Order: sequence, then C-alpha cells, then structure tokens
Amino acid sequence: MVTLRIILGDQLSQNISSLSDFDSEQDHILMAEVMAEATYVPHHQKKLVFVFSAMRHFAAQLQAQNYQITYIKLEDPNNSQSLTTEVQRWCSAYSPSKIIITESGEYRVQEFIKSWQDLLHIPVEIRADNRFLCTLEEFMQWADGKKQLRMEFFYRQMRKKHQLLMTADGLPEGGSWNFDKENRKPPKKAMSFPNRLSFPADLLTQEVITMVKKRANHHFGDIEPFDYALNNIQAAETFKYFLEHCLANFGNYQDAMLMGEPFLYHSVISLYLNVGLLDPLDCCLKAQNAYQQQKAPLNAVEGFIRQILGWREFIRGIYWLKMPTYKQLNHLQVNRALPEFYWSAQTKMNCLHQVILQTRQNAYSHHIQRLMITGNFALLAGLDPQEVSNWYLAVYADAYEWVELPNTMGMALYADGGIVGSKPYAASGKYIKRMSNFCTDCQYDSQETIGEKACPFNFLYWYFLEKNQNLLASNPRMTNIYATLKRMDRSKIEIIQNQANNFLDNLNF
Ligand code: FAD
Ligand code: DLZ
Ligand code: SF4
Repeated sequence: MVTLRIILGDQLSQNISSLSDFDSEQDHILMAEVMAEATYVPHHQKKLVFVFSAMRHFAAQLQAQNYQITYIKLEDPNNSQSLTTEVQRWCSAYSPSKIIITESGEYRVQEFIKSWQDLLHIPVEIRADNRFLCTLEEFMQWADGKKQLRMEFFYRQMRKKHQLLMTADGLPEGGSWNFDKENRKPPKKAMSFPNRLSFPADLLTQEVITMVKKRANHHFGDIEPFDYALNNIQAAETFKYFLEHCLANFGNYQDAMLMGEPFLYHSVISLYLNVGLLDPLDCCLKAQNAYQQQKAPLNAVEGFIRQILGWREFIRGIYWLKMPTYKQLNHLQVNRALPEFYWSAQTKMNCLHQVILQTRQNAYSHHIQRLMITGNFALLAGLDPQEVSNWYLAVYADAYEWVELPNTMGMALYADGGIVGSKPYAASGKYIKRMSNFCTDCQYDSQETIGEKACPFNFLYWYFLEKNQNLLASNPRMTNIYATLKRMDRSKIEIIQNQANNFLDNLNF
C-alpha cells in the first residue's frame, strides 16, 4: 500500500522528517503549487517566483534520485488550487493507506492539515519539524511558569545546549554572552561593499517568471532582475560568500542603513533558511569556525549566531506558544489604515521612500530597516497591527507567519504589550539621522520637531509618548524619556499634537 508524503513550499530539505524513512518501493511524494497559498496575502511577485521555482528545483532534485513524485503546477488544468483539495484529489485517485507530513510553519495551514484525517478517512501522521535548533516541547518547558520571556536568557540556554561559542570551562567565549553594544556603529562616509553572488534565471525559472507575470502581475514588487539562489547548492555558495566577504564587518555595521545599498554586510539568507535550502545549525557552526580561524571577530560572529540561534528560535517559540490569540492582540488599541505609500513608495519621507523602494526591488530589506523605518513609523502613527502584519507577510521573500508575526506584532508594534520586547522600539528622526544617510536627501529636517520642515518622526515620537502615557510611563525602561516629556512645555506639546494630528489626517495626500 502506498504512503503519501506531502512536501509544502517551505519544506525543501531532503533531511526533513516527512522523508526520513522513505520507502522507494511503496511511497510517493506530492507537491502542489496552488493559488490559495499564492494569494492569502498578495505576495511580492519575486517571492512567488522564488517559492515556486525553488519548489520545482527541489522536485527535480528528488526525481533525479528516483523518488516517485507528483508535482502539480499552478497552470495544471485539473489543479483545484488549494492544498486540501489537491491532497483529496490525489487520494481519490490512488487510495494511499497513510499520509505523512511535517508540521506546517503556519497555524492556519496546520489547522487544515489536522482536519485531513477526518475529511479523507486516512491516517495522517504529522511529524515535528526537525529543522530547528529548539524543539517546540523544549521551548514550552523553558517558557513554563516564567513571568517574562526574554530572548537573552533563552539564547544562553541554546548556546550551552549546542556548545556554540563556549569555552572548555563552560563559559561564554570572550567573557560575555552578548556583544550587542559593539554592533551599532553608524555608517562611515566612504564605505565599500562586496558585490553579491548572482544566479541568472535558468529555463525553469524563466518559465515560472512568465507564469507569475500572467497570474499575479497586479501583486506588489518587481520580478526582474531575478537572481536569488534556488537550490541548496546555490544557497550554500551564497552563505560561503557571506562568510568570506561580509561576516567580519557584519557585527559593526549591523544597524547601519545607506541609500542604494540594500544589503551592506548582511547575509541575505533568511529566505533560504526559511524554505529549508540552508540548515541553521550548519550556518552557526560555519560562522563559529570563521571565528576560530580568526577570519572574523567575536562581536561579528556572536552577533550573527545570536540572530539565528537566539532570535529566530525564540520568535518561533513565541508564535507557537501564543497562537491563535497572538494574531488578534492590539495592546495600544490603534486602528489607522495602512497608508498607500507602503505600496507605492511615494512619500516625501526619504527614509520610508528608500526602504519601500528597496523592498519593491528585492523583496528584502534588512532588520533595522524593517524595525526602525517601516516598523517605527507604523508604531508612531498607530497603524492597524493586522494591516501592517499582512504587509510584512506579503512583501518579503522570507516571510512566513511563524517568523513575521512576532517580529511585527511584538518587536515592531508592541501590539503584544511586551511579550517579545521589554519596551517599544520607538525612535525619533535623530536615530535615523545617526544610523543612515537618508536624511541628507530628505525634504524634511531631522533636527526640527515643529514647523513645515519638521521631520515627521520627531513630532510623531513625542505625540506617541504623550498619547500612550498611561500604558508606557510605568515601564522602568522608559523612565528617562517620560521624565523629559514631563519637563516639556505644555504649549509645545499642544503644538506637536496639532502638527501630528494634521499630518496623520493627510497621510494619503
Ligand atoms: P542577517 O541580518 O544577516 O541575520 C542572519 C539571520 O538571522 C537571518 O537570515 C535570519 O534567519 C535570522 N534573524 C535575524 N533577526 C531575526 C529575527 N528578528 N527574527 C527571526 N530571525 C532573525 N525574518 C524572517 O525570516 N521572516 C520574516 O517574515 C521577518 N519579518 C520581520 C518583520 C519585522 C517587522 C521585523 C522587525 C523583522 C522581521 N524579520 C523577519 C527578521 C529580520 O528582519 C530578517 O530575518 C532579516 O532581515 C533577514 O535578512 P538577512 O538574512 O540578511 O539577515
Ligand atoms: C508561500 C507559499 C506559496 C506562495 N505557495 C505555496 C504553494 O503553492 N504550495 C505550498 O505547498 N506552499 C506554498 N507556500 C508556503 C505556504 O503558503 C505556507 O506559508 C507554508 O507551508 C507554512 O509553513
Ligand atoms: Fe526620515 Fe525624517 Fe530623516 Fe526625512 S528627515 S529621512 S523623514 S528621519
């Protein structure tokens, strides 16, 4: 009897749990491109090309190794365009005795997978996703009974568990767990960045590009040029290039932002990690190796490992711990509609213009751009958390709900009231001026808080603090800033409030 193994679009790893005991005599794989997954948010066109072409490359890789596989293309005339109905269609035709699947990364998908057994009257085995460094059980145990969940303490436990950057005496390498303070250098005037590896679209990708242009040309984003890696070999080359050319500077300039330089020294591997073309532990071990061979300093390597071993795993744990209610949270009770310029990039605020433009071109922007430009604006302006989340889920090639949602709701918007972060990441134009060169080309003046030329991030910052005083002033990490607000002249606060209200009422003009 046939066992059906199902591989989802972000499960493109040959060592995934659903394939672990594959019987080449009996078993069959099903992969399906479906409109329901392509449109549950209007994914960036480049993201769609990436997902579909990486799926097709993975299927071809399996076929070349004689795996039995059915691959349903989006344009297949019999395609019923949802995962459940495609599984149902295959089961009706071939009557498998069992289905095996690795758990989904998204609550929404996991819920319909759970319904298959009753719907299809076939046993469905849902296996744990073995591509993470912390199991969900382990995370739940760590979180259990804790009043506050802080990434830093989780990260220390993960460092010990995986023996990454640890001395023989069980101490953190370099005497400290975290070198974050050394990772916040502003950009220097004359900086040069290594060119990125580029993988020209092969025939298979060109076919996908044509298909996406036909089916989703109304979605946000530029399809071309398309040069992202599409299989595990190309993704490994990309990572090797990062280790050799970028990692040494990654630490110092992790938070810097520059016009025309979307990638700086970042790895640009999240899209590959999230679909399974790279393995997170392997990446951490290779980065550690670069430190041991004195090819990169400790602040860079620790900073990089912390992102993957710490933040990525912590964020995933929070998602599964708090869903489904997490998605509905709105601690600051805000509901302003997402302004049109998040799609068009047409705004006089140069920082937002530049970041949204880069997002449109690359389906990528680096962490500080997501957090301190688009995220910070959404926080200060009180944009609706669900609309903002859907935007992030749509526009980035690496976006899947398990990782996007806690980053947006928790880290950027403080909509979770402090589950992910201990305080809102609110910042004025002064921060953006220090960490970028955006302000030099802006019609607004980053030094001004009131008046026609005033940087909107400045007046919105004080407006935000004043407006949310009841919710935030008692936060010990905000004592200093609220003391400054208290000293501010009342008439100045009123002028700021008027300016902010007027600006927010005219966001789309
Ligand atoms: P690098 O800066 O080179 O970091 C290395 C790796 O660390 C990344 O590839 C990523 O896998 C991991 N990492 C770093 N920070 C985080 C983080 N906060 N959470 C999880 N992993 C992290 N990341 C996604 O993968 N998908 C998303 O949908 C996503 N949405 C985000 C939304 C917002 C509002 C914010 C503030 C952050 C979001 N992030 C998301 C986290 C982070 O911005 C990206 O992982 C990072 O920018 C990817 O670029 P990179 O590969 O060059 O990362
Ligand atoms: C993101 C995505 C897209 C665009 N298309 C498909 C698809 O056609 N078939 C599929 O199996 N998966 C796709 N995915 C990924 C899923 O929507 C979903 O985000 C992940 O499986 C969650 O872990
Ligand atoms: Fe952004 Fe203000 Fe700087 Fe303009 S002046 S780029 S709006 S921070």
